[in-house]
Amino acid sequence: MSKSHFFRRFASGHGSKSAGNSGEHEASPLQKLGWKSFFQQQLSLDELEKYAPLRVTEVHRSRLVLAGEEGSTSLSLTASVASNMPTVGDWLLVARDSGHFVRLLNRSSQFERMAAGGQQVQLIAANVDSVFIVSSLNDDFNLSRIERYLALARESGCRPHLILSKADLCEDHSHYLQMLHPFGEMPVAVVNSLDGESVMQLRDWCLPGETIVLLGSSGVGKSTLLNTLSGESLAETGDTREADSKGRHTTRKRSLHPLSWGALLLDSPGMRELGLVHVEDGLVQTFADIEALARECRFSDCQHQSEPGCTVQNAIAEGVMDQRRLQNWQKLQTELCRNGRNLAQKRAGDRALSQLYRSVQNQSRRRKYHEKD
Ligand SMILES: Nc1nc2c(ncn2[C@@H]2O[C@H](COP(=O)(O)OP(=O)(O)OP(=O)(O)O)[C@@H](O)[C@H]2O)c(=O)[nH]1
Ligand SMILES: [Mg+2]
Ligand SMILES: [Zn+2]
Repeated sequence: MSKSHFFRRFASGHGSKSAGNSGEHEASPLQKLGWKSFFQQQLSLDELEKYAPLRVTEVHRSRLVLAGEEGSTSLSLTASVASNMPTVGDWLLVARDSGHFVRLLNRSSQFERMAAGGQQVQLIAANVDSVFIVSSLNDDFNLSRIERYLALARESGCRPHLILSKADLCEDHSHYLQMLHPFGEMPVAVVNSLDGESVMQLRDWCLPGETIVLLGSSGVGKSTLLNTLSGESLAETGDTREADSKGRHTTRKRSLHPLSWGALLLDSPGMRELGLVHVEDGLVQTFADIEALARECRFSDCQHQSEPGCTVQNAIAEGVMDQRRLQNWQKLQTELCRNGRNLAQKRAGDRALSQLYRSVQNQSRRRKYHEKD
């Protein structure tokens, strides 16, 4: 993003239609980037004068793209910057005079997943307020995947919203909407992401200063939604395969886009695999109905299979609970345990390796000392 483009985008916010906030003060450029008192409180007055807060909008192999009051800039990913593991959405401080990195600010929320290979945690985004889980009304629609995204969103304390896209290509929306009853009060919108009028219904969920992450499989229309909501061609979009409606992984990198009225949309590549890690609370919240039933089972260690007095199985038999939902709950629990265990083993292995390394170094130092004698 060039500096002039950044300013043009902000300038276009002045006098543009607001998302129902008329009468409120115009947000400052920093507030339009998501700056809140939570971050401001982490700086002394002296630091506020000396350092500029900048938000990470893209992470590349050797540099970060940042946005701040003065526009857009980039920062080399030196060892000291990289050791903080900055991710898209992070706020960091840079000295106003030298441009040197000072520190990364504490995050209000963070999203992470188990990286492919199951040995490492990968940060997806930081300082997110709200999540748009995008699913198209076709073969991509998958309740178990929505539950997986929900666990992630709920763990980080973000507000989840479900966006059902490609409504223009679907003859019967109600068939899909009926399947959403386990999600209770979650806000749901049915949209044609190519149509500006249709996506206007999402403006009320894109509050000024709030950061929204778009999650969903490849081809569901995350980048299309970003383009239509912003009214600009900010992201490349791609075809989907006719046979199975799957996308072609058009978006390759996560990127944060400030919209003219002050909300920020974080576009992300459709992930093949969203391995869950550290989302125990999010899972409990996502499956609160089963958790409540399970507490009433006759045996406290009930596996909810064929045990007598199993209230979960009774609910399935009565048609008020879905067998699929039970299976997904159990699958995600197993996945969380396995990933947690793998990480703990890897950490223990790393610790043992560094202990071994230190003891070899000490022995060699002692040997050299005695040789001098
Ligand atoms: N008819 C219709 N087409 C849509 C809609 N939303 C997206 N598309 C089309 O679906 C295709 C994929 O859209 P993208 O926005 O690239 O999908 P994406 O989710 O960003 O995909 P990745 O970047 O690969 O993760 C494009 O051809 C879009 O024009 C919609 O609501 N209706
Ligand atoms: Mg995309
Ligand atoms: Zn049971």
